[in-house]
Amino acid sequence: MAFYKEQYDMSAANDEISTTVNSSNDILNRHSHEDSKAPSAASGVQLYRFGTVTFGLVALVQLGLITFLALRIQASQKNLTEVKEQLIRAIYNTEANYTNVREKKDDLKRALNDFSFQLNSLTEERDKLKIVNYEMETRSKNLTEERDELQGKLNNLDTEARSRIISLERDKLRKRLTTLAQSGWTLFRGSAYYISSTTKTWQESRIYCLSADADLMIINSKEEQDFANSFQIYMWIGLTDLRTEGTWEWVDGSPLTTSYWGTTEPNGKTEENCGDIKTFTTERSWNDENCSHSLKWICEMKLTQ
Ligand code: MAN
Ligand code: CA
Repeated sequence: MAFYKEQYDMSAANDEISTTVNSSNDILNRHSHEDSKAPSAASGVQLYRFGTVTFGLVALVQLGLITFLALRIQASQKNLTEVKEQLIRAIYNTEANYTNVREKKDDLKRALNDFSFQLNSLTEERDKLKIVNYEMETRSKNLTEERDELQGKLNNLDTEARSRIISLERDKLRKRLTTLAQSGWTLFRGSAYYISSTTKTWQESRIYCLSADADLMIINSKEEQDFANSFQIYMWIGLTDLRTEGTWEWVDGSPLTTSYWGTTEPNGKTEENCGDIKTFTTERSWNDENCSHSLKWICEMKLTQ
């Protein structure tokens, strides 16, 4: 725009010049026309002077115009240079912007590529996980079924085991009742007692009691001691130091707390390791005896816990 304006300004200036020159020529023409009527010598000098002055004026005007035009051209050139520089800067900026945009485009392309790659990987991973998930679900379902089946079997086993235990307990109770129904068994304070009519060693006597779901008698109280003495029979009871010499204990493994040893008993040391009731006329009726000795015995079956 500035450039066109400049051109316009310059053509206007040229018009101005040509107008000025034309008017000067007109004046010259007019004068030469007028002079042709004056006397020849004087008017020749005058004409010469006038011509010189006119020429000088015209020259001055032209010089002014040339200067003016030169200045305008200079200004235009300066303007043009500025415009050129602006254009160069604009081009440079555009190029820089273009480079920038291209770099950004490349960056975006790379990012897009990376993203596509990642998307592919993730898709693959997702598909694999879907398969794994499906397998896991199937396995879980199978395991649940298996567990339920086993639980069912276990429940059945539980029921079977329980019923077997109940049967065993019933059989045991029946056997006990059969035993107790036999002659020779006496009830006393929660237990049933049996006194043999024959004699055996301490071990054999014990085996007899065990086979009747009983054991050799254990004496835990003065009442029981008095009860045992009341039979007035020389007989084995469930007392022994076979496990540890000198440490007397009952056949159920409980230690001896209250004892009713006869005077000077126990005196058999390693020779007499089994206990019996011997001096039953006195409260302190116990004696240690050789276990191989053959004696009657007394069994006790506990009927309460
Ligand atoms: C026998 C055995 C012994 C007991 C004495 C008591 O020898 O019964 O165990 O100590 O008699 O005099
Ligand atoms: Ca003794």
